[in-house]
Amino acid sequence: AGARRSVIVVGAGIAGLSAARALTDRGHDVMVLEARDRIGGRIRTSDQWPDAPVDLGASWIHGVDGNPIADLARRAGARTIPTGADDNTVYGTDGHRVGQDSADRIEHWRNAIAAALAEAQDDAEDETPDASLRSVAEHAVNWSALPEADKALVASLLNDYEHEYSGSADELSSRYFDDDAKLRGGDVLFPAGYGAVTDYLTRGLTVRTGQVVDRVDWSGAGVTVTTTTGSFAADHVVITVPLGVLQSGTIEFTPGLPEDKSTAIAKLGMGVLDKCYLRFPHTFWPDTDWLTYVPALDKPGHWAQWINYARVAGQPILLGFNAAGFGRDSETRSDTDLVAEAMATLRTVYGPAVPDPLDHQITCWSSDPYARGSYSFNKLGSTPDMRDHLAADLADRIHFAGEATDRMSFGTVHGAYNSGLRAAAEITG
Ligand code: 6YU
Repeated sequence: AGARRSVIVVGAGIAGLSAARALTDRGHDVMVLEARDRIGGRIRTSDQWPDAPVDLGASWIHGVDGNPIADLARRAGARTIPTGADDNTVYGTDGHRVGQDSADRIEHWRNAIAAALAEAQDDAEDETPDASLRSVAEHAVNWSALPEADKALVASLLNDYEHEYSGSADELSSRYFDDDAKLRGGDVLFPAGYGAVTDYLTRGLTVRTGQVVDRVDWSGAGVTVTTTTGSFAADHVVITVPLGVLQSGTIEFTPGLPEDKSTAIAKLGMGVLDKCYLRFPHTFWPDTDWLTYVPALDKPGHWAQWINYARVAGQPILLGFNAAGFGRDSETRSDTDLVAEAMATLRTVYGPAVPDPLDHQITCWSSDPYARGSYSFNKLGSTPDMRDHLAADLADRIHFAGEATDRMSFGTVHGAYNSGLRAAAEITG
């Protein structure tokens, strides 16, 4: 500790920027290499609609109490507004608002599934094998005995889980379902975009964009990082590329990664959550935060969750989500096709007179070569220890950060941010 080190940080997402910020502020010689032509990674504010800067990646600060991102947002002067998951209007498959009776049954099943998941977590102590969210949930609600209409309501509950955790109900581990630590204080959104936070963090850092890293050589004394345009040597490297990029094997490590790290990379899950913003000539939906549609049983996940973005942007915009299997599938289809399908759902609910959207923005996080998914989840067959294996440094020279390395707050901006600070501390001692 104390000596000035040279450090290469791979990736200018929030994890890379937080590591680079901490190391630069402590006087180390830091260079960030970023594949894309922009900073921010999975935080990305679009400038397509100048009067409505919408977020294509992360939206919320999840829990403002004690959240370092809330502190950064304040320092960056970024405006935030509170949102709640409870302010939700739910529509049945027929397009009508669900009645109190259905709402009560949904609540009953939600509680039954939550209790079954809590029980599955306790099983970690014994020898019972882990099971998927779907099998535990279906058992908890006595699925096979349910009438079709009730099955659709339960499927839409599972769909909520898929949206939150981005993995499919068949792949989400029930035992390690909720190992993430939830912060209190409520969630907030950024009306002018999350990008203010990454812009603020980047001030004064050395970032080289357009540098796709394809090789990390740690066979000598230091580390040599090779990109498509050149080679860079340093005492340390901090790798912050997403889990999906590590899984794709596009970065070669010489010597290769140890077995526990390779296993962690292979077994942890990288999920999908895509967004679809539709901009209309005027609003035609009620003024609640969320609008939920219960899809037909044979169309699970289809256009089920919408945010009333007019509340955030002050413009007539809806934000729909596609997660897990449906998200991955939608990335193979054309925008025209997806918008038409979304509109069919919206017209089922709000009537045939609903106008076509003026414009749309649709994300493809899973096919993006520098993301290869939205965020990580605890997949059946993985254990939380694997996140520690993913995070562990190699020979005090190669350090790993990024949301997937944070055992408690994976899948979040603050988890990624904290992982960058952890990697910086490994270097400064
Ligand atoms: C959060 C949220 N959120 C939505 C969506 C996504 C994510 N998250 P990065 O990838 O940022 O950086 C790595 C860099 O490396 C990157 O710049 C690359 O370009 C670069 N790179 C890659 N390969 C390279 C190479 N070879 N060479 C060089 N560079 C290379 N988190 O806190 N709040 O709202 C959301 C959301 C669509 C995609 C999110 C959210 C996750 C975060 O975005 C993510 O963890 C961090 O940004 C990762 O940072 P990083 O630095 O680790 O990686 C009714 C009702 C019910 C309620 N339902 C709720 C449903 C909604 C649930 N959740 C929504 C979550 C959202 C919207």
